[in-house]
Amino acid sequence: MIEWLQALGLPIDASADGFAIDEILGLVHWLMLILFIGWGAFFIYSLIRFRQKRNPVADHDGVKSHFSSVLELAVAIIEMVLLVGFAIPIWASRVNDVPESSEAVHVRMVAQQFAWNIHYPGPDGIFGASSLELIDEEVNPIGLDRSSPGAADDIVTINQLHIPVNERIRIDLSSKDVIHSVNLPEFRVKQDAVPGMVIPMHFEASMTTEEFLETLKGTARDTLPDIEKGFQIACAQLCGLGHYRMKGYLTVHDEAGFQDWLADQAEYLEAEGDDDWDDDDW
Ligand SMILES: [Cu+2]
Repeated sequence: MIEWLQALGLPIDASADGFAIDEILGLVHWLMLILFIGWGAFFIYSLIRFRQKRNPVADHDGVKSHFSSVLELAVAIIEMVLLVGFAIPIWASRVNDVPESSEAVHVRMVAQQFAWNIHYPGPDGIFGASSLELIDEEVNPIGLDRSSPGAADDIVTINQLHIPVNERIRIDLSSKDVIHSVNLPEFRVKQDAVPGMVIPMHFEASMTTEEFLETLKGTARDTLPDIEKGFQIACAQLCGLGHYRMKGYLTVHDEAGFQDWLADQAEYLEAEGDDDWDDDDW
């Protein structure tokens, strides 16, 4: 059922739970096809049955059969079953069941016009505090307070999200200015970043960036701009003039690769201090 959706242009599913979303997409498409054929046939029947030649004078009594009401009721019931039986349970299990910090790789993502700031708690697993007063667009876009508990080893990147494969990932999403929306199409994840709110989202990658690029070889998607950089993070909410360039990259490593990347970042932090943000090594 899912292959034909991909043939219609749905991106590869590189996540552990994306198949549930794809199943819903498939069901909705089949239902819409049935509705299209059903109502289309009814429309053509009506054009013939009520043509002017056969009905020169308007009939003020109208239709007496209740067939169309029954049909509409049936469609409404099918839609309710889809919503209550499928969409809401998937929402409840997939979206609301947010993993704790201890069960997931926990990252904070702060959207702004026009970039994604990504904040890792570092080896101690504690996010340092951040404050509005400390925000400096050049060197400290999230206003991280390096003197607060747990902050010294925190890693902050711009437009670069790195995660391990086959592990739950939890992202706490917020925004500094307007409403943005983080879109990870290959993971079937999309979430608005709303100023004043911290919204948790979670997923699990089932494919590394390397495997993803391997799968794309020879397909039409392989020719997309910047595709060699791997999974892209797109802003899915028109957020201002620079919306089009609010693009980030998501790199999925194997476990060892992820640990190496963390070690590199820690080393970089040690060597450069936090005056030089790691936004130029990509
Ligand atoms: Cu945006």
